[in-house]
Amino acid sequence: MRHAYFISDAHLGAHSKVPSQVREKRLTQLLSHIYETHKQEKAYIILLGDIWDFWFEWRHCIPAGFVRLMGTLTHLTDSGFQVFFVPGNHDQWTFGYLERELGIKVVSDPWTFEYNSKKFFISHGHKIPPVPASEKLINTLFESKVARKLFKLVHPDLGICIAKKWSHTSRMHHPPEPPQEALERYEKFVEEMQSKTHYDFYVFAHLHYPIKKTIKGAIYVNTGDWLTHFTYAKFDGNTINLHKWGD
Ligand SMILES: [Mn+2]
Repeated sequence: MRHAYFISDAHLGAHSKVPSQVREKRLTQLLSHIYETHKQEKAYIILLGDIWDFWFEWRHCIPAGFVRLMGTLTHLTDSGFQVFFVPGNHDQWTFGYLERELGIKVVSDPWTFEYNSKKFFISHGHKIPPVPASEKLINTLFESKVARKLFKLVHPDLGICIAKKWSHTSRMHHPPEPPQEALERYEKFVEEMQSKTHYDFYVFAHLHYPIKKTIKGAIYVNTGDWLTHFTYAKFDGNTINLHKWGD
């Protein structure tokens, strides 16, 4: 039985109190720790979205930087670890590069599976219903095939510049504490799901706020972030717990 680690919202490339490269180094420390701890039996690593503040794959070009993270992830997959990526609202534009070059398996959101007789419901979170109208519009635009094709025609320097402006603006609108509306929406979603069916674990991200709660017989975990909290969730075969890196 392999352990599973859930990590999200590093927003690498974004300006923050802790500089991006420092956050990236901390994240690679955690990944190296996972490698050392599990090099015999291996482990699953689930990247739960918004690892990059902006990620977009042009045909012959990807955003510059992040070499430590990408090297470490490749080392893990080359060594037999399985790394999964649930795209976030900031880094959903992967069109094969992460799979081809890094050996990462990209999965769709929500992602459900059964492992060790436990049922998992995994989602980055930005699509947890009912999505507010303004966010729904932007989600539709970001997922549009036409918009993606058009964006591929934009020179990467200009494209990344536009994306950074959007990302910065969207962050300005988000207070350090997640909005009550979203906190409640996620919990209500778990409650409603549990009254229809049963999952043992719900693992979400996106709120940048670590949460662990028992709701109607399920454990709901939010992975927090790698901007200020430096938290991750770990499934040890039996249950899921939140951990803070560096403690
Ligand atoms: Mn997000």
